[in-house]
Amino acid sequence: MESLFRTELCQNLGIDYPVFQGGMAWVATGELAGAVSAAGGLGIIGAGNASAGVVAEEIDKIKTITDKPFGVNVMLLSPFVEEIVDLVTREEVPVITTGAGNPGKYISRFKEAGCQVVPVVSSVALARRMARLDISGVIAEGGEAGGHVGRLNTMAMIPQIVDAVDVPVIAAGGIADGRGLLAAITLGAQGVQLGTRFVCCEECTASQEYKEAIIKAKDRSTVVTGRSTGHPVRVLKNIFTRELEKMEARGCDPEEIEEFGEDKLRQAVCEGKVNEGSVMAGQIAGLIEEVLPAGEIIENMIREARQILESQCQQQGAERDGK
Ligand code: TUI
Repeated sequence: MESLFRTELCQNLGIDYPVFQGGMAWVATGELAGAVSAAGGLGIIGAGNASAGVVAEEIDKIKTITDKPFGVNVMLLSPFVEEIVDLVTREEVPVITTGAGNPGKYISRFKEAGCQVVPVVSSVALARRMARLDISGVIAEGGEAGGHVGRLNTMAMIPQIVDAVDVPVIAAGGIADGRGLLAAITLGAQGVQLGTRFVCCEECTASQEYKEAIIKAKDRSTVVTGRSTGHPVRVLKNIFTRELEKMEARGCDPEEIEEFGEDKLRQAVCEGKVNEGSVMAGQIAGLIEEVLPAGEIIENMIREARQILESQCQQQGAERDGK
C-alpha cells in the first residue's frame, strides 16, 4: 500500500488514502460511498433533503459492501436535519461531514456517539469558528465546486485556512486527478474531496445522461445560479439555468426562484432530465473524459501524484549534479 500520501488524517480516520468522495444529494448513495470506502478512500453518503428512512437504507447498503470507515454528509438546510442527526448518532456513523451551515449545536451529540466531525467551510472566518469545536478537520470547499458554493476559490483559500487553524484541512473544489491532489498537499492540505469526478464512476447510481453531460462538458460549461436567493449553486448550463437567469434578471421573488428549482436535481440525477433539470457539477467537469471504477480513480490519482513528485526529484538531482 502506498504510504507517501498517508497523512495524519488517514491515521485518525482509519483510511488508506486521503481522498474523500463528496456527499452529494441524490448521487452519493450507499453503493457509490461503499465502492470508495472499499477502495481505501472515504465514501460519504449524501443525506441531502432525504428523510431518515431513506438514509437508513443507504447506511444498511454500505454495511453490506464494506467494513471500512465511511461518512454521512448532513445537509444542514434539510427539513429532516433533526431526524438525520438522530439516525447518524444512533448508527454511530464513523465520520459526519456537514454542509450549508454551522453544525455547532449538534457537535456534542455527534461526539457522544463516537462520530468524528468534519464540517465544510468556505472562508477563513468560518474555519476559525469551526476549529474551536471538537472536530477532526475542515473541508475547505472553493467556488469551483459543484452545488451550493461560497465565494472564494480553492487556490487562494486553502493556504489561508491552513495558516488560520490547527486542524487538518481537506481541499475541495476543482480537484479530479493526481495533479490536483499534489497541488492541494503543496498548499498545506492533508487530503482532498472529489465530487464531480466520482459522479462519473461505474458504481455511481446517477443516470447515464448525468454522467454523459459531465463528460461532454468543457471548461466554461458551468454557471452559478441563485445568487439572488442567497443560495448560489454551480450547475451545468442548460435550459433550466437559462430560465433561472431570466427570472433573476427580471428581479423575480427569491422564493419563486427557489420554488422553480425544487425537485430539479432529482429529475436530473434520477430521471436523466439533463436539459430541464439541475445538473450540479464543478468547473473541473471539463477534465473528466470517462467513467471509471471508483478504485481506479483513486489508484490513478495516487500514482500520478507520486510520479510527478518523483520526476521533480530526479530533475532536481540532475541539476544539482550539474547535468
Ligand atoms: O453544501 C454544499 N453543497 C451543496 S448543498 C446542496 S443542496 C442545496 N440546494 C439548493 C440550495 C441550497 C442547498 C447542494 N450542494 N457544499 C458545502 C458547503 N457548505 N458549501 C458552502 C457551505 C457553507 C455555507 C455556509 C458552510 C457553512 C456555512 O455557514 C454559514 C454560517 O455562517 O453559519
